[in-house]
Amino acid sequence: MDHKVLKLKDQFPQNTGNFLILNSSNIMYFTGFSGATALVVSRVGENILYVSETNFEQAKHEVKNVRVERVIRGESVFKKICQDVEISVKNRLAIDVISVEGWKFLVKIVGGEDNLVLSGDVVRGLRAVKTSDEVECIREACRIADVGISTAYEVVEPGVSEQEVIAEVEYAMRKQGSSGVAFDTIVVSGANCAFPHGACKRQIIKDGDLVVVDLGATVGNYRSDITRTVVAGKISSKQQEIFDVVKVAQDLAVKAVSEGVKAVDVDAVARSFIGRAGFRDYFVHNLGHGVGLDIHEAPMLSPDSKDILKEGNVVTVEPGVYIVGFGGIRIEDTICVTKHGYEKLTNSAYTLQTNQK
Ligand SMILES: [Mn+2]
Repeated sequence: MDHKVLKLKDQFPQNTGNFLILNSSNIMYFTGFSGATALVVSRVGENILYVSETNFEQAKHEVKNVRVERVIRGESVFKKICQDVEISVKNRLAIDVISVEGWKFLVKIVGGEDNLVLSGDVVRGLRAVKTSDEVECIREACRIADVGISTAYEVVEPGVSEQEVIAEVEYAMRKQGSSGVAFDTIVVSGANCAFPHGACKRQIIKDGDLVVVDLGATVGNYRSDITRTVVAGKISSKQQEIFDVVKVAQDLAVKAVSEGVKAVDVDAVARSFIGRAGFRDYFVHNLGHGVGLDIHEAPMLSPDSKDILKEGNVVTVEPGVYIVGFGGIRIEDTICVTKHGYEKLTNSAYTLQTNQK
């Protein structure tokens, strides 16, 4: 945890003495440990990890270079922290993210809002730029996701249920070493795939159905994210036409990615191409998002993003066109931002055609 904690210490806001980390992915980021309640990173003193009785011994065993404190059932972690570290206006407590109830309680026990500062953006920014070790985990998760997609190309055919496709792709990814899905695998077919986050209805895939397959693997707690859309059986000319639009939009947007580029501009590349093709109102979500310990994290590739891409960002590029009554087509890859461009981490084929024909 040393390297990442040092980076955080470099970015402490003014007049802060300690940084309280409450978000579980953020705690995982700094410690590699998932079962803690809170982490306090100190500007000058000792770092303290607060852990419930259940996970206390495991934390002591697994997490190095940090003092591990036991939080007993019924005990307030906030009260404990306030006893352990000095909090004042000159020595404010920075916080990554906190519930409204937690905030109100903390304000009371530290004696006022002036002693606290919300600093979630600092951790958000650190996590957005991946180290080479983090990229290696995501690269492996992407390799496994490609196996998931190739499995989908094998098993999607008329008569098979969405649920069966999910079972096969998840089984294939597990066998490749995925420690779990990056998110609930999406396999939606027919008219239902007009809804970008359509839930699997255990529906039987029919001849001529569009099938959207959106999946990811997890390796070392890092995730991948890929979408391909196929047709079970015969492909219609409208399906092919829209697929080609989405494919070009995705390709243009991926090629626009590089260090220093505004995320909003990458979104605009795909959005304006889809608009010119006549589908402006049918691309109903952001172009993409960062991927890491969480499936959605910084930076955001959206029409209102303030993010500027940096070397080491790992992002998805996933334009789609969704038409109620027709269905949806989305193409998504996970890519890494480099100094002079990008590296694609997912490498599945782009085709509407399954291997069944
Ligand atoms: Mn995604």
